[in-house]
Amino acid sequence: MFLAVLGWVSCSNDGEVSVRDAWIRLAPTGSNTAAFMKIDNTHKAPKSVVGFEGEQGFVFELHETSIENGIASMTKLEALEVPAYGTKDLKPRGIHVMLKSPPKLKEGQKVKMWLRLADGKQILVQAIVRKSSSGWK
Ligand SMILES: [Cu+2]
Repeated sequence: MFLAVLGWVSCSNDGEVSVRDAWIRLAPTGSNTAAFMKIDNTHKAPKSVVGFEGEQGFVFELHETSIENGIASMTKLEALEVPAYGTKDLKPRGIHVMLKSPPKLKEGQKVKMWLRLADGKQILVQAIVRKSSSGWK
């Protein structure tokens, strides 16, 4: 009973899906960039992420980078499945959340993103803006 109440007041996860290590690659103003994170699912069934929403000026899209013959290209994903009792790792050169012409970003800034699940639940994610230590595509 007590645990159920704690789960209900929590806002950074829905008791089953949670996000950690969220960050956004610092990029010059006006250019697209991407967000990366680890999404954990402690539920016995897979969970489907259908998108992200943000504050004014922020547009997010789920993308997957694939490399063919040394050329990187991106495909838009309609949904992203997080396996049962598993983790989906969004990382450079893989699946990422694209930021389409975001407002000016600065190092250390926290950007609010709301992860939306197929069942309608939303999870608040705070992504920190930082320089990428390696190239990402
Ligand atoms: Cu992309």
